[in-house]
Amino acid sequence: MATRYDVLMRLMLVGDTGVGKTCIICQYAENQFNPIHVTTIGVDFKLKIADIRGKTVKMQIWDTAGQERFEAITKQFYRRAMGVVLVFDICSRSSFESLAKWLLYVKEFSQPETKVIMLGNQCDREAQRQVSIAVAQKFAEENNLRYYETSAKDPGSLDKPFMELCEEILVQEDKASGDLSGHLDMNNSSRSAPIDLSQPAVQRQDSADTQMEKGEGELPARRGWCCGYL
Ligand SMILES: Nc1nc2c(ncn2[C@@H]2O[C@H](COP(=O)(O)OP(=O)(O)O)[C@@H](O)[C@H]2O)c(=O)[nH]1
Ligand SMILES: [Mg+2]
Repeated sequence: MATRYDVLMRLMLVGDTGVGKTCIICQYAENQFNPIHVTTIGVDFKLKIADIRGKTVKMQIWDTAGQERFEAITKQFYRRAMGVVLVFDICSRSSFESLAKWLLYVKEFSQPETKVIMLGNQCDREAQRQVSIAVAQKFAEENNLRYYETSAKDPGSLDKPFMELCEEILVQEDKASGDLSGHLDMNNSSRSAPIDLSQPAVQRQDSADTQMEKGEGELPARRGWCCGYL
């Protein structure tokens, strides 16, 4: 039976390859951990439903490839994301150093109101840690980001960051709801601009579009909500 929802949120995970983006999404959305690293091709997504601030929120969580050869594809998704999750591996100094680059992409390609958080993943591997909490937190503070340490093996570590990110987006949308000139008018927003799907490596985004357009599976309980899929 179709699951009704009030709000659809497009969230996007970015970060170097191998930091655990795919595992985080699989664990959060499907309670599964895959110990084998399979390179993500282009962009994939999973869905997760949660009750937040009295609303049924459907998260469409985009999983991006961290490799440079896919950057032209992933860059197309930033402007439609309402929240971006920057991920590094606490056991990889270089993945932490790459965050500056990923943040630059967010600033360059996403909407100014897009909310961003930062995850230090693989915190179950404390013995191999290369980035201290203090160093990570300093970077987060300097860039006005909330910082969380997570393990894709531990579902309990993933709820808080996703819930707080969605809450932040909802609070912003609630504030904007009195201002019709805000990005509530998603039909006129560049977030609703079509993505160039001519790139063959984009996986399943078009099937997501088709699924949503057909209304298969899950339907918005209240049409016209600003976060709805377009
Ligand atoms: N121990 C541990 N391994 C992880 C964690 N997250 C991911 N991995 C492993 O790291 C590798 C890369 O994970 P993956 O999600 O494919 O990385 P992605 O390239 O960022 O999507 C895989 O072998 C995972 O099993 C974690 O939190 N803890
Ligand atoms: Mg991946």
